[in-house]
Amino acid sequence: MFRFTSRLLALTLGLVPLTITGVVAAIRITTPPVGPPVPVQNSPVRSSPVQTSPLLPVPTLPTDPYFAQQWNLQQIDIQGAWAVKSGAAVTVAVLDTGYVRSDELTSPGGASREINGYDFVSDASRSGDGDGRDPDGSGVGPLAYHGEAVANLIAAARDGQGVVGVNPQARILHVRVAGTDGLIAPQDLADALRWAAGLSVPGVPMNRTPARVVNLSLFADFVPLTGCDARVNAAIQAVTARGVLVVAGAANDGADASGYTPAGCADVLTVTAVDRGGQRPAYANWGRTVALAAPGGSPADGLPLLSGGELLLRNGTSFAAPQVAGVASLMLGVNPALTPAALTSLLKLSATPFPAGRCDPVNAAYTCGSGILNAGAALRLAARK
Ligand SMILES: [Ca+2]
Ligand SMILES: [Ca+2]
Repeated sequence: MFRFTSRLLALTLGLVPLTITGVVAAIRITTPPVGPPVPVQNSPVRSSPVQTSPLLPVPTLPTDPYFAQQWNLQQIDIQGAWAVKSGAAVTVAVLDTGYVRSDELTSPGGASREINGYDFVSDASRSGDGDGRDPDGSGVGPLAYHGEAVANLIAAARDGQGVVGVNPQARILHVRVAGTDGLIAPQDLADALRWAAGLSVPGVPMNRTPARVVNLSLFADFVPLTGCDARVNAAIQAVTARGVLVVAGAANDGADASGYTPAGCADVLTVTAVDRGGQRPAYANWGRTVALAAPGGSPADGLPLLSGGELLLRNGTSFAAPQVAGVASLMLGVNPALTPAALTSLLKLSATPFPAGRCDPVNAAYTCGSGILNAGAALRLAARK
């Protein structure tokens, strides 16, 4: 478990460790052998022959081969969302392990929807690229899959190949904040937050493609727990005041998220995970600072993710948060005037209630916010607003 080893190492180096929030234990499933392209079906399959609404068209189902395995998209009613808005060219910043070129985001000969933003890892001993901050935000080392998987969850193309993202037309701004050890220095995170939103950071050129939504699939598990880091908190306040929504995973310790950065920070839309049945897996953090839940999978039943052209089954709040970020970007496509507070309010209001009224079947004190992300209902509210 790299997190524990790394945490001790990071503490001796004087860093407050922030770690990426994917659960390390992973199931890798076999990828189908690469062969000639599969011919696209001439007549796309209809989701239902019955007209579900007289006002909205019945959206066709994607032909991307892994779509049928993406159970999380059904759980959040992505078809209902796509009936309102099938995609929106809204920029979502992924502050994570950095840029990895994804076929889902950059088609051969087509325009790329991902931006190699900036490398904010200031410690050359942990950066893996031989220096500190620099303009190449490429991911380095075996953990680089993390940022790529998050980007694909948000924005993978609806192109008859691989998987489909929540917003298949979103633009991804990759900002590297994690070292090769998966740890993040709070000052690097604070500066990256400001930069992603288009605010100035000393020594770094201005970001010419500012984001409307920032995804943080990372957390600091302090020992002892000390809540929200002051530097990160100040950056979140500045970014929110500029109209940028910050979405964060609640972390994977099965603990109260209020003791964590950024999950315990004010103005963050904190997302915990539920399994396919809508229940809290043991790893998922909980409590009053959690706004809502989204599918995050369980160790026995992971979430399908695409990285390096391979389908992976993983679980963790890392993978719950990007679905909320993706839905928020679709909402901004429908209504660009929505503020971070309005987005948060609509996402909570539209959430699906937990089965039997609570996410934790054993302990009612382990709360998971307003409910489970409902993309369809959220988009319908955003369109009416
Ligand atoms: Ca560097
Ligand atoms: Ca695809």
